[in-house]
Amino acid sequence: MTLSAPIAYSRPEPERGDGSGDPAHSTPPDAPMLTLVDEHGARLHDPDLDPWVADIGPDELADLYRDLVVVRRIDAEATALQRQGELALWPPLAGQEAAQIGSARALAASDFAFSSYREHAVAWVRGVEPADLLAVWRGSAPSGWNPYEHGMAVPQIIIGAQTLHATGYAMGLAWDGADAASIAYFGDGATSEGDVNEALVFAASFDAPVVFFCQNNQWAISEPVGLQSKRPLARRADGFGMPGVRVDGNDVLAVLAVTRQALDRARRGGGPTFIEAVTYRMGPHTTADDPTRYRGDDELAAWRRRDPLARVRALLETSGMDVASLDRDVQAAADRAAADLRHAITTLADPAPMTVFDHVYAEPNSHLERQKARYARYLAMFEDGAR
Ligand SMILES: Cc1ncc(C[n+]2csc(CCOP(=O)(O)OP(=O)(O)O)c2C)c(N)n1
Repeated sequence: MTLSAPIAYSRPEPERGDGSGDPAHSTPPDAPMLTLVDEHGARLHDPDLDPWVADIGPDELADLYRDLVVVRRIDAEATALQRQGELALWPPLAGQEAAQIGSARALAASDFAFSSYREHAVAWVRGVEPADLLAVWRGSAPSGWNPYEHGMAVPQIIIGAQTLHATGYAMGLAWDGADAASIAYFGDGATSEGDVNEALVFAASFDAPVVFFCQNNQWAISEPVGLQSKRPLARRADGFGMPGVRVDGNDVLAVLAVTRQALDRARRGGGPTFIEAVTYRMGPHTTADDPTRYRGDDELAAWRRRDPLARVRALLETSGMDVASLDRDVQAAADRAAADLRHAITTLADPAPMTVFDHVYAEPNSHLERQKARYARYLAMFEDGAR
């Protein structure tokens, strides 16, 4: 066989969802985005969604606002700790607070969350200590917390794998006849993974009580969503045989409503739902990333105008709440959480090196024992201060 001209591969230009910040790109007209609070803080009404948040008055909204502000502060503190050499790495969540707080607040204690590495606000709502979250990123702990204490698995780094875990767990719930559901958090990039597609097929086939919560933050590291999805992600759900919901992920109220609705459907045997929460990652992918290399300032500025915190604050103002006093309270709570976190992390004892072998397998095995012995001999070389 002879080869003639080399094949020219070219990267297609993204058509939409290219993260440009232009709503026309990320929200095509054929895919309405459910919204209850617009970017100016105006309360929009939706007869289908309103009943799901009928219990949310000004006090409850203020409570949601408190969570949004506190988790943003914790995230900023974690970024600062990484920059100061106290953490090896940190994946910031800034911009995605409403998607995470709104969806996690919809969960019952008996539900179970399976997340990726960016769901710090979900962990916060599930009662995980922020220091337990950060200890892993410092290298001080092999894992974060006891999943059964919080109804939340520890973060998954393998993109999309947690969707399979959530589906399997949900199938188990159904077989047990439990009145509970699971939720899988993943990003827009994860939707291109085989694992996610397999999870969607299984969940639909078995009517598993699972909610697929995709945070479309417009970027998979440096890859814009439009490059791997020519159509809105929520529309994929139809092909799998489940409802697909596209919600404004920067609107905490709308996210709460759609997630409550989807969880209720799941718990009542109605099967899975795919939610696409349209949001934006304001910071870098991780502290090892430099987003200025692949996206422009205008894009970030456009999304800053849709800040999830600002719109709740604006709505609270129009509801007659004394927002200045609320802000003082909330800022004090946020500063306290950040100071506690800094103290806990910077005083964390280093783990004994040999504990790295603990919890790898439930039972000892010869291969691990050999590695352990070798490592013990290596460490012994340093005992008398030798190098
Ligand atoms: C199976 C697998 N492939 C590749 C990676 C490397 N990787 C880490 S994060 C990431 C992008 C994920 O993007 P997305 O799913 O949109 O989530 P986001 O980080 O934006 O929250 C990739 C490819 C990985 N961790 N796992």
